Amino acid sequence: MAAAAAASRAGHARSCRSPRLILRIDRVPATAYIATMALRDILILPDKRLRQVSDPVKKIDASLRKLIEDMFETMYDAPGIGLAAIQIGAPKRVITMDLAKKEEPRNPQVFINPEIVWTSQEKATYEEGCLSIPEYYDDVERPAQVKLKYLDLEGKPREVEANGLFATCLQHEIDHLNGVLFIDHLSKLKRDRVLKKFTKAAKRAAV
Ligand code: K1U
Ligand code: ZN
Repeated sequence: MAAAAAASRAGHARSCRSPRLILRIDRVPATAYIATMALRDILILPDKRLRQVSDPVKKIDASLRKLIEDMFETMYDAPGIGLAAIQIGAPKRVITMDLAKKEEPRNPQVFINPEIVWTSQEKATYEEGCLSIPEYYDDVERPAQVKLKYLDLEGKPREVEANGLFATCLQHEIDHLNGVLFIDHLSKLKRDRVLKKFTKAAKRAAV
């Protein structure tokens, strides 16, 4: 099934709601964030930073929480269903995600230092998109189910089993943490075509 189109059909596309709703993800008063939250620029192909391998998070502190707030704000604004920190230029192993449909309440999820510990033999194909490769969508085959270890916002180790769009989105975002883009899963012909188009656009924008 085509994920981006299907996600959109299933109502994942959200209208802009107050960003305040997404801010209460830990015990720091919401007002502390409202003063400082920021919409950040999303890196676009062929920005070389997208090829960087991100560093593990060592400490969950105020600056990491601020980064995560900025990621949510940027992800909801785009709009997207996932975001890796490197997409806003921060090479840290952090992912934000919200797969709630538009009629559902928001469901912000954060994965710190995520590690896939098991993948199914069964494969699933979804039509993926990427906020760093705007308006390009293509089918990608990946394991249909994955098991993931990660840290939550309190630094507590957690495990989750994912399938469907959740599994696809987790794998897409973890690829970002390793400098891998979904176009790397396509044929060389398709990948080169996309790269050429975005390289040309970047050159045009630079003059
Ligand atoms: O990592 C990213 O660039 C975010 C990307 C996540 C993703 C989408 C589809 C399959 C795998 C991973 C996006 O969010 S692209 C935008 C998108 O898919 C979407 C946006 C609004 C509503 C529904 C879907
Ligand atoms: Zn992406």
